[in-house]
Amino acid sequence: MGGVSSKMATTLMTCCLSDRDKSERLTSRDIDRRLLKDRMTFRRTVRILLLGAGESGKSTFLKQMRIIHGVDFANEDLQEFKTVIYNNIVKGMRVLIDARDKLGIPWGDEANIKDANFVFSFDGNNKLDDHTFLQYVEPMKCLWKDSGIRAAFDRRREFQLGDSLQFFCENMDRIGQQSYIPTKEDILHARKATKGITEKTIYIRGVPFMFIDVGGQRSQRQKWFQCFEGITSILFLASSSEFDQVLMEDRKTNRMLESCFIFETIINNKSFVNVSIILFLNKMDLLTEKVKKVNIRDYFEEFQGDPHNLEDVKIFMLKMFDSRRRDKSKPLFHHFTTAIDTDNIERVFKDVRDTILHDNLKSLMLQ
Ligand SMILES: Nc1nc2c(ncn2[C@@H]2O[C@H](COP(=O)(O)OP(=O)(O)O)[C@@H](O)[C@H]2O)c(=O)[nH]1
Ligand SMILES: [Mg+2]
Repeated sequence: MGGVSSKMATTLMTCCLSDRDKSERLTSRDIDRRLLKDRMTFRRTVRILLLGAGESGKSTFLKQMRIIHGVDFANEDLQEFKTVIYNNIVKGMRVLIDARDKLGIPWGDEANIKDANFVFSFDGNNKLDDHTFLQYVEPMKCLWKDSGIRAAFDRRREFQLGDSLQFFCENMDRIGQQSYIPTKEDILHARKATKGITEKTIYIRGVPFMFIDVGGQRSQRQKWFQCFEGITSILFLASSSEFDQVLMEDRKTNRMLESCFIFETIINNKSFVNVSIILFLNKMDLLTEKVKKVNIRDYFEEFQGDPHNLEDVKIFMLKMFDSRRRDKSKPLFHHFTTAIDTDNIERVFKDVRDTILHDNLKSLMLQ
């Protein structure tokens, strides 16, 4: 009996071992299959690099990609955006209070000085939670109505103020509610400077699109080189409304010239001969308003045409960027965009996507 049972045990063991072998073989086949799938996904992935100076709209474009392709913001994202928006408003108002003073603009109503002192005393290092922010709401509403603050706001090109303060102040009744939750439009206006590199993959009709967002300010640009490998396309954003503004980094270089200079280094870089580069002349909404009042010839004396005609100004800007290209054998793809406008970006992106997929398919077939 014992002999039989030991034989059985041996058979069982062999059986077990070979089962394990089989399962190990299966696992390794699974791994191979997985690797192949990953390699295919990697090859299929469309990598889009967003480049441009600080505040040109790169991160806003990426937010639009999430909104348009249904990648919702999680609850903690909403909480973070809320804090960013609170900060944008209080810090923006502080800048205006300071500017009114330095520019020597008289108060519309001196009764607002008390509110101004209160808002100005906000310590930027403190966290703005709901409770703290609500204390500033009424004072800021009064300040935004003051003609002295508004006169300083009208001279904002002379100092550094974010583009979204007006939108937030005009929506202060809603944002100042206890139960406030940021809307998509609020999120698109929220400004937080990007540090380092952020990647986000979004599946669009089954194709993985990886968007790579980088910081645009001078100190951040040495990091751009890390992202140059394996790029399918570069979207270069330039803020068209900044022709009368100077850089935050040195407070003297014209922002438009800086943007052109960066474009020149990217477009003529040998690493990108096979990369489609698409220029977005962004912030068309702000440019449309600006050309009504500001004469571009005061900043670019070579401008010819009607300075208050939007089309003339758009053509001039496009030529300014186009003239920086050394290789003119290919046309320059470009779009005039408003990154905070979802419909506009949806339309523009469809076009961009088709161009990129067409080019990508061609290069995949050549591999
Ligand atoms: N009005 C307006 N504001 C814009 C537009 N694009 C971006 N912004 C705002 O400009 C600021 C800077 O945008 P952001 O995407 O952070 O720039 P980035 O530094 O290039 O990532 C944010 O407050 C945006 O809401 C636009 O087309 N129109
Ligand atoms: Mg950014």
